[in-house]
Amino acid sequence: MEKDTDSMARAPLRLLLLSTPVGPLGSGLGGGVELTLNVLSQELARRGHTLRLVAPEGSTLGAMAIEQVPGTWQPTAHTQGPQVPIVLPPDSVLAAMWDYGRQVQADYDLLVNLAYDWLPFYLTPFFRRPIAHFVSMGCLSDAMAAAVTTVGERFPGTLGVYTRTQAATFPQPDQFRCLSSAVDLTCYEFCGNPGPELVWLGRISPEKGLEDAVAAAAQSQMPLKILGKLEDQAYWDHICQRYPQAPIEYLGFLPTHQLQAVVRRCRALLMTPRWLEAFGNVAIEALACGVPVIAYRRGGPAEIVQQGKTGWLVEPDHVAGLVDAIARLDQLDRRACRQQAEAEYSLSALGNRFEAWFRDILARYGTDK
Ligand code: HBI
Repeated sequence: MEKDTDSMARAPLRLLLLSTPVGPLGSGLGGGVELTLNVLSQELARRGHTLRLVAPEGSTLGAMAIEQVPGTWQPTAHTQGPQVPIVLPPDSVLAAMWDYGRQVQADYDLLVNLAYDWLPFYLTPFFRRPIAHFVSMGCLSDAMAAAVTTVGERFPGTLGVYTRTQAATFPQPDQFRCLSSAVDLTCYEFCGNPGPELVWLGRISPEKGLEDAVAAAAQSQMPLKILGKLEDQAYWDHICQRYPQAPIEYLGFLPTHQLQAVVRRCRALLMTPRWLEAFGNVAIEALACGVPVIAYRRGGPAEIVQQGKTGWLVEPDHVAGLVDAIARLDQLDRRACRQQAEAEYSLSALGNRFEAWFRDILARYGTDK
């Protein structure tokens, strides 16, 4: 349990959380940030803090009170070259969200930014209330590198990320506080006696490297279940043509309850990212079910898997490494996987990390900056 702090420090906080502008919450367009907002707002509300969410109109997030802001969605921060200039569409929902934040800031102790966009970072010094910036991806452009680093210099302690690897992609990695992630463990049921199958979870898109998992399943003759949104049909067709004999079965995109019912009965999760996953929520979903993780030693999963205990980390982009790890699954302890999820990735562990971060920011910048 969290160490006890003095009664003053435990006063409930009044928090304004400003979401990603790339689409309404609940649309899936916000990717990992939607998951983080969902678990974080649940846990902070459960702890008695006052929360208000600001998000593009059409947003839903459980029973949360949401200020629905109209306007044109922000184009997604693409991985096109680092020189990509800042764009703000006319009638920008991002600009409108932050104008709302400016108007109501006096009613809150702290603003929390979850947009991976230039504007909130640029506006930070113009606000009277402190802003906690949760950065949800690695560094994608020079403009974001500059905007984020400037905030890190002028307001030390106000930058948060999921993982160290993610922070390392920015010019000043030490400016960031690592907050990791979490899942609602009550939604995941432990299974101690799995079937023979392996499982792969994720968007079916080239950066997720599904073809390596299929190749490993074919070489080790282990059946592989595949779940997730089929985003790139040509990519999927190419894999099926290249590995016609592979023992694979595609089960579609399933909601959490049905997803965990499949995952929990599998022997291991394969994670084969080609790109630097900022975190890799599917890894903690598997651990929550007692399912060990075999992952390329790259990005967030490399900070989650406990080598030889809750999974195996292998040389990135080497199918042979996956096959070798599959052969050593019996050395792993499924109970230890669930225990790691309970120790590090529960809602209360996440709540402790974020609440400590917020209180440190308020101790340093107060509510009247
Ligand atoms: N792009 N411009 C922009 N802003 C965001 O907040 C954003 C994004 N692309 C993806 C994204 N957020 C989230 O899906 C990831 O941060 C998880």
